[in-house]
Amino acid sequence: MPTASIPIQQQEPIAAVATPVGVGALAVVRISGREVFDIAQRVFRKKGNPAFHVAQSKGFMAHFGTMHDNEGLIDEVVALVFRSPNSFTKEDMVEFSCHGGPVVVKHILKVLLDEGCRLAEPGEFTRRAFLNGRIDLLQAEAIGEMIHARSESAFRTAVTQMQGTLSNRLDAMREELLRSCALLELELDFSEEDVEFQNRNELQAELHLLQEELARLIDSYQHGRLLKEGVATVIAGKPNAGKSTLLNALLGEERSIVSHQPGTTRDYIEECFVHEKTMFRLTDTAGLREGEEEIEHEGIRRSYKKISEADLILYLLDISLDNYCDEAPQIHDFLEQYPTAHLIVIANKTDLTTESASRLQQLQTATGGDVCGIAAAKRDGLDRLKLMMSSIAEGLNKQQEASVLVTSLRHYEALRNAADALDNAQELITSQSETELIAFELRSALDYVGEITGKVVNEEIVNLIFERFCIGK
Ligand SMILES: Nc1nc2c(ncn2[C@@H]2O[C@H](COP(=O)(O)OP(=O)(O)OP(=O)(O)O)[C@@H](O)[C@H]2O)c(=O)[nH]1
Ligand SMILES: [Mg+2]
Repeated sequence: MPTASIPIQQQEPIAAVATPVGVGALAVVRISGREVFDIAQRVFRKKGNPAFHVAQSKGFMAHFGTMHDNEGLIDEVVALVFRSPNSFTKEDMVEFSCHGGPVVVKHILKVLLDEGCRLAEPGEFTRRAFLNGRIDLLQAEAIGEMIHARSESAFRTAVTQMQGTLSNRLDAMREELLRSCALLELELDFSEEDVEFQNRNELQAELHLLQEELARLIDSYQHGRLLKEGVATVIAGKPNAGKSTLLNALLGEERSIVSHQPGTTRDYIEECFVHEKTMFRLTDTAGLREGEEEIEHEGIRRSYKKISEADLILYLLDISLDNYCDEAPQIHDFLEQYPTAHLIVIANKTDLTTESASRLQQLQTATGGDVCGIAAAKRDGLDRLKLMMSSIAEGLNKQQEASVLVTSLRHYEALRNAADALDNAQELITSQSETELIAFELRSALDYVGEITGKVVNEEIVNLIFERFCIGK
């Protein structure tokens, strides 16, 4: 990969608007690639300095001036010059800050395209940063995650990842594997002479340390996933319990249809809800009963699927009904069937009964756990519920206190594959198998780890990652 001392191979010039669509105080249009200074020169005039040439500007310099097309002035802008390799893409770059109206931005982009730039593809600036060795694949993904982060904690994790903490760990791991691999492969070159460059006991001890490190990273995914995707929280219960009302109350918007007719919600509805620093992925589901017809039946099947995948089940029941305790067996059933999920029993519609206090007591005895009384329609009792949800989320997070977190399924799977390869290698060493076979497993482990940071480039993965970006990033 090129380093700062080797000149960057600059690619064709690209242009894109880097700020969101719409009206804003400012917008930024940026260009990157070969000849962008000449392109900028043809459309930009520095105020008070007609002799100014963009190509002669120092890097990191901002110049105030005007931008023009054939018909005249477009806007007053600030042109920020970055000289290769000291830019985001490592290529020559210019960023024009202009006024934030959509028409101005369109004009500026058009004149840059007319002068020889091509419209950038989604993520193309970041892709160039990766190809030019400015960031690795993991950091590129972290940039994407930072942009899409919906909670403070997810954002913080992405920032840490962008700074390369996980990359450094993986690189160190790769280096150790590479050394062992090289020694084993050397043995293969001397196979006639039956020499052992890599002491097998030492190798096993080294691999063991790597296996431990891999296991730690793999374990951290549980926590990383919670941070990134939110705590999977499913609102479940009988029809008409008020599940959709609760979803709406938590979100503070009328997202799900509420009606007095049982069986209103058919397909599940998913929305993110951020409370304090934690993100919950809330799912409203179809009420659980013997399905009356085909569509409802399918809805209920989906409810159960969602429940089985939940980190947290909010089991809702209507405490104003006379048979409010009848659902205790169902709750016990859930606890038994989904032992890894947390469950909060919520007694809704406390406003409809004068006996809510004694009924809550009864229910607590019948279910054997804490019951949270609310009146979702009146938004009553929600603070306590949110507190209970937060404390469960905190508990989930504490289970996995790790300084470096794996947050992506892609990384998780690659790490699992690497761990499997090392397990195989250990077994082969123990059974005194041929060096070739051991080396093969170490090589695969190396490749899997390398895939994460992009040291081993898999075009398909690279495309998948950058497709998720927006244009201009
Ligand atoms: N009085 C009172 N009514 C409520 C409360 N919560 C919900 N309701 C009413 O109960 C009825 C059912 O509410 P929904 O939120 O649609 O119930 P659901 O559990 O989503 O029902 P399904 O989608 O059919 O499974 C509606 O008429 C709501 O207005 C509450 O706290 N108090
Ligand atoms: Mg509903």
